[in-house]
Amino acid sequence: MRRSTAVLALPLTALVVAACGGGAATSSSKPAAAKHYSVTLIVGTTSDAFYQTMNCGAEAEANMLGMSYTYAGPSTFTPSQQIPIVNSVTAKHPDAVLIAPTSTTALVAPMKSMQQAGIKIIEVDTTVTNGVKDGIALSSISSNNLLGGEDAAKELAALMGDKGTAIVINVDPGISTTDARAQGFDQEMKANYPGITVLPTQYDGDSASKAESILEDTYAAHPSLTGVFAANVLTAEGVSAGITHVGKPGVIKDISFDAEPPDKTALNNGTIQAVIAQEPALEGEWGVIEAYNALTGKHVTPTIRTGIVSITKANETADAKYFYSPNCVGISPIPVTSTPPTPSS
Ligand code: T6T
Repeated sequence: MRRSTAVLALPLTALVVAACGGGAATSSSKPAAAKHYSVTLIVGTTSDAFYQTMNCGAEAEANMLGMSYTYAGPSTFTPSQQIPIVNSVTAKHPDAVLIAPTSTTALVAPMKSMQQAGIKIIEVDTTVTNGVKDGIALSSISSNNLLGGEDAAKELAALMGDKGTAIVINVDPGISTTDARAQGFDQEMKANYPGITVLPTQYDGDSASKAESILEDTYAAHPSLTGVFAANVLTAEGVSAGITHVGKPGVIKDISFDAEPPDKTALNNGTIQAVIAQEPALEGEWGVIEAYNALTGKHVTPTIRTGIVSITKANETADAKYFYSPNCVGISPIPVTSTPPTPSS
């Protein structure tokens, strides 16, 4: 099932800004060089295929727009590791920053300092609380994570025959995206599936090995467990390994968020029944476009919602293009004149 908001690339050729030259003539009759903007992407972690794919999209778009591009991020999805990187980037003062904050609260102060230093901020994937509303960020670009959680609940309930015991295994509380996924899942389960008992959410700190242990311990304590929602890339890796370890592929139904390349194998061997793919490359591309719009005095779209696609073994081939591409294969920039997918579209 595809919940897509197509990017309408207008027929105009993409606006390509010369890296140098062009622009109005100056008194010396030497044409002024077009301003050469710089943009940095700070991801939540450099260790997973989602952000690696986002980097591919952002870099491709920046190159097309003639912007200097740099990429940064912590090796683990933690504010304690990300905040020093944010402060270091602020000191380098790029013209714009795309950032996926690892906490809705802990990154507020460092991002406020960055904004007050005059750096244009675009939130990609995650947000801080009221980031755009409070003027810290100019735009927020992400999937509709609440909808993604609802979709996961519907698909898992169908696989479970609307009965049994399920659990959400998540990253940490206080992450805007994964919190929204769990909220959507819980709301949908409570509203429409009274025959399914949802155990309290457990958290793995974005560790696949911890997610595997949680799955195994939960199954040992609840042999009636027949459904799991794994809320992100590394959680999904661990849950899949745990289901294999307890010998219950296809018995414990597994819906996982994100679609990294190894998930193709997991779908085929039945340790995962469906993955909900986001469009990280597109998020990176739109982040650069909105940064460019802010730097060149054009309209900035405050909220952009890229699509989500549910992939099963049955449609895996048809939807192969939605698996993430951390090596950037198949990723190319979108025209800067494309129409952004907004929540109403
Ligand atoms: O699921 C993605 C991302 O959307 C989320 O904000 C954090 O986890 C991931 O990066 C996957 O690891």
